[in-house]
Amino acid sequence: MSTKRNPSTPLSTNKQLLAWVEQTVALCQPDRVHWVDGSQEENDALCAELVAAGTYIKLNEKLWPGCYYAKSDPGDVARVEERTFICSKKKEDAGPTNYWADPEEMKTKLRGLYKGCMKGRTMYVLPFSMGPIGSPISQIGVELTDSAYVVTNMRIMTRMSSKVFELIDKGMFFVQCIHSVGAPLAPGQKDSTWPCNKEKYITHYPETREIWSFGSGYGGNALLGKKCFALRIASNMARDEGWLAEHMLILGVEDPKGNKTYVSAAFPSACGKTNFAMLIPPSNFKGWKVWTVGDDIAWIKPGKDGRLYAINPEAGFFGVAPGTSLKTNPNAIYSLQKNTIFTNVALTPDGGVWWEGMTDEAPAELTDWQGKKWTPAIAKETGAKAAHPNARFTAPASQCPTIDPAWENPEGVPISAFIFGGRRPTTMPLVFQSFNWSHGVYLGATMGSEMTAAAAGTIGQVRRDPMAMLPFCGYNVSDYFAHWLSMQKRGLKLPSIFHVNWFRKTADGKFMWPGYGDNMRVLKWIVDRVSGNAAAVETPIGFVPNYEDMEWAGLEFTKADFEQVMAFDKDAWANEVVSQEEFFFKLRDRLPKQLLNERQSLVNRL
Ligand code: SAT
Ligand code: MN
Repeated sequence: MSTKRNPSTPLSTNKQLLAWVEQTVALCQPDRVHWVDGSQEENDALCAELVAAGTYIKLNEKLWPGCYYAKSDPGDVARVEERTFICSKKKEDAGPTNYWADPEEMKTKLRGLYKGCMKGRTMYVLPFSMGPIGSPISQIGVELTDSAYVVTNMRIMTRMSSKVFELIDKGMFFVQCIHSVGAPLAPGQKDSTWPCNKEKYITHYPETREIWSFGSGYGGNALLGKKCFALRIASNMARDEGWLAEHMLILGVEDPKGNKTYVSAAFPSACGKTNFAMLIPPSNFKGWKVWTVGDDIAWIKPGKDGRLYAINPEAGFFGVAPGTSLKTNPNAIYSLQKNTIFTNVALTPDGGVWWEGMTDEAPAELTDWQGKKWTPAIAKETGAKAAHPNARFTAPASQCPTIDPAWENPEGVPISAFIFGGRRPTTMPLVFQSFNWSHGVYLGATMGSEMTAAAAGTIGQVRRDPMAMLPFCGYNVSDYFAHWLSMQKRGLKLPSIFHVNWFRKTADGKFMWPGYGDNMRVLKWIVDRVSGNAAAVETPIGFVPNYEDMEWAGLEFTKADFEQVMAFDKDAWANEVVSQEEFFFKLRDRLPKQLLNERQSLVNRL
């Protein structure tokens, strides 16, 4: 390679960028500044430093080439929604579902916390693109962070490259992101392997498109390109510019004739989005194939032909490890076998990793995510989990065997259907189709789901999670619904909208639907509906398939089983509309009338 560059030498000449870096240095007082170029050489050096500091353990190179392992502070294991703020000038613009703070007050508070917060550390100036560099749908940002863990993760999750500095030098707008773990070091003080602060703030400034984060090193709190930028800030950009920034996977279904239909689906965090995005059809589906474009976020823009085109703004998967196995998601397993960072899983004695559900039988002995000895006997006695339920893998999307050949197409892929779904043990049938766009927006707006471990909160409770955007919509969610509704006024060829539920349970708590690869049966009906090749029956809640309209080859699922998973329970729906009304009441100030009308029409049909 070339001669070693001095990392403190700026890689940009943009005055605004240089001034902002200088100001942040003056405030946070890091010992050093490192301009990140995104090269392999740089990454290797950062990983070696992280290993020396004890943050990373290098996994067995033969078994897990290029892989690293980190365990976090036990108090820093997931997004912290009650510490996440939308700091719009007006409170009403953040809306009733977001935590709001006045931007000037929040910045004053954070300046206090940021003062000297990077002492003893390096501040990285990290350039990244969300979406292929140069795509008309992509956006760029710079994250100033004092965490090398963040730099190495962002290198997988985004296009982190000095080419982004070139775009900034040409005058392209970039989102300013500041991140600190909030753990300054006194001279000679030994660093913790996962520095963080008890006090956490994840703050967004929609009007100025800035993100300031303090105190956490984990996931969406710290990898600011993901939820903070690609959803909370981007949803503001999308509203202003007439496109959609959504918490959706994108996949392509190829039929035996080679026709490809792309769909985009919204499920809350940790509801199987990654599995669905990488689905392998059952063996009886000869010639059918599912291609992966993205597993978490979609940026969707109207194309010249009036259809909606989507890109995946990310370059990697930040997937939940527990439950991921060769049985449940072989494509995820193949994606994470090399060049992957594992956080909060368990370590095997031979320098590998393990998590609950990876294999049927647990290894005889492990080091758990908190560094303690773990054996199946200990687990039986104490209930201790080897991996944290929100343990994650950070893996390059390019390593996914089903990655779509068009996944980096700067124009995006055309979307034919939107799918909404959550974890609903009752009420919601396996699948139904909306009557039209505004009914579909209503289905998305009233989506509900049981809480999972992806966020701090009460696990198991059903909460309304409109379009799976509850913690991610960066402005008033009622205005967001209005924005979705407004798409139909612009003469666009809009996708059909469906609702699915893989998680319905019997009275004795068993899942009614096998899920995983068999979700292909639902996907096929959806794709066939879109192309006009499948029948449906009209019901009060929407169009549903007959038993005969779905492909059952290779699965023992009787008509009675189907009727059970599709059953319409009048009392449950009565509760559903009442609970929707409660939710709508919270949003009453700006809620579009059209959604109230949709609810009223549903009540009338019921
Ligand atoms: O930590 S993240 O917000 O990136 C993961 C998730 O909740 O989906
Ligand atoms: Mn997500």
